[in-house]
Amino acid sequence: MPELPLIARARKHASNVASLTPTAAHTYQQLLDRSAVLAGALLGEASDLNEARVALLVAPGPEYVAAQWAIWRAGGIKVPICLSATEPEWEYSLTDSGASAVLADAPMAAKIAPLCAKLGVRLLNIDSVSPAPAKLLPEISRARRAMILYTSGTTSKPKGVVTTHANIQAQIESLVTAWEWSAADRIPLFLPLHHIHGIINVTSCALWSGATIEPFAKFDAATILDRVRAGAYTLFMAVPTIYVKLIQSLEAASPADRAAFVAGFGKMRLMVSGSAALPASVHEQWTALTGQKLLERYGMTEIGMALSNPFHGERRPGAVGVPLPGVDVRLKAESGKIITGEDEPGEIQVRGLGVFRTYWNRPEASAESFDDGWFRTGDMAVIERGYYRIMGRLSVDIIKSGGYKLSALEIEAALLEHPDIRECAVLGLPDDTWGEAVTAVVVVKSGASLELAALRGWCKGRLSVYKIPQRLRVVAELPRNAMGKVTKPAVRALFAQ
Ligand code: MCA
Ligand code: AMP
Repeated sequence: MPELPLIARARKHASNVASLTPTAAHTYQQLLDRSAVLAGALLGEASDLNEARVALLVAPGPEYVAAQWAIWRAGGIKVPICLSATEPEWEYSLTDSGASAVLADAPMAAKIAPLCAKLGVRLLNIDSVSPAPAKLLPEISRARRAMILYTSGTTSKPKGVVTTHANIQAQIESLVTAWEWSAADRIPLFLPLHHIHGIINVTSCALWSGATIEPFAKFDAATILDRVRAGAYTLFMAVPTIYVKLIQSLEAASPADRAAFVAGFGKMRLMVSGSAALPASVHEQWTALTGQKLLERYGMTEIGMALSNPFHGERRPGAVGVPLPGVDVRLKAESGKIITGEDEPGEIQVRGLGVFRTYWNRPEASAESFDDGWFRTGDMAVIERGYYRIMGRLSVDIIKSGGYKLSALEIEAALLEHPDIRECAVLGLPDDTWGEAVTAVVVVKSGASLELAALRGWCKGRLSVYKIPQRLRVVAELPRNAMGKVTKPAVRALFAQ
């Protein structure tokens, strides 16, 4: 059996620069060599990890790529976890996935060591792995499971989305074809590497194509704009919140600086927005400022990317275009009818080689999420003049903030542990910068009071920063229906007054 295609492709681009940082350029060959060493260290005496789950906790950079390849080349399933998550969140991902090892860089290894000790999980600090003679690595079939990504939804705890090597390859090939990736591309990477926007759309598509990635620890407008001004990039991919932040920076810049930034953006062959709705006003403002027409696309952890405005052709503000190569999309009305015409709303359902098959250890949730072989996204859309337009989500319990998908139920469960909170409802309210702002409506226990700053302080260490409520409203009672159930639309209506 030949090597995994993504490794074989990396060999073809051996002398290209895969990763460029201010201090070092790493070629594909160097990353392949390093991944072989790390794979050997992971394997130890074993000849194949046989789908053991290996959590990955490495900052964006060449070592992340080498470690990711190492897990795959050793036959493991990669479970990337959030660098800034809290310890309870890490513990959940490790125990739910049944991880047998954590692969971490030195700073993260120091942070997660106590948890690994508590759970009896092996911790491998990649910074302490020195070059060693290459071991014989196992042959890996594309049908093997490759990755588990945790995604929030309508359950309190995140579910693990399992994809095979074949699923990942299909997701990559679709985008490489549609957006015409090539070895000449250079792209900044500032998105987190525990979600597919950063993992597939940026990193994996670049590595498949022999292109160059410039990794950053996180998004910082000033740092990125400096590189844009230097004409460093041909491609740019970001969530709407980042475009909003860039617009603020461009507007605040001196005329000379702004002209230099705009010239840098003008040199790029493509700029993409996704992960959350890009307001038409932001799309238009970006074009007015830079002359670039953003390409908006739509995707989901379970399916990869599904819909995209065209690379060649009209990029319409407020719309997400048409199905990507290799992806089948249909709209299903509430009545059960498959919609074939325009202007009729329905749920987006997706089929294709890129679509995951199952949630980790959740047969019921997995079965419920498919309808006759089609994945039910829970997003509503309509076709208008040939393009899909997203109308919203079926569930009020899903929040999208800064591009992160959050479960209102998970946040509610955390808030209910607060000693002064008797009841609560969490929802996302429209926000110009974040898309939606996490908002908590709470009923406090008798005699107690609660301020936003105090609540936010209490949440630190329990919830990741982007899950912590940005707004708080204390009410005497939550609105309920005749059955005594809290109704989120009525809670939302409190804010319309
Ligand atoms: C952070 N802050 C927030 C939020 N996040 N405030 C309100 N809402 C939020 N969501 C606050 C912090 O509390 C902090 O406040 C201050 O902002 C700075 O925090 P920091 O973390 O440094 O924020 P940032 O660096 O400005 O982060 C913004 C960001 C980041 C760059 C947009 O959220 C990000 O990288 N988002 C991308 C997520 C992503 O990749 N999603 C794709 C999922 P204070 O200063 O008071 O402490 S994949 C997906 O969705 C599908 C598949 C798809 O289609 O792509
Ligand atoms: P995630 O589970 O983090 O992969 O988030 C997927 C969800 O992000 C989708 O189900 C949509 O609700 C939302 N999403 C992604 N892209 C877009 C977009 N261009 N417009 C509106 N919503 C989007």
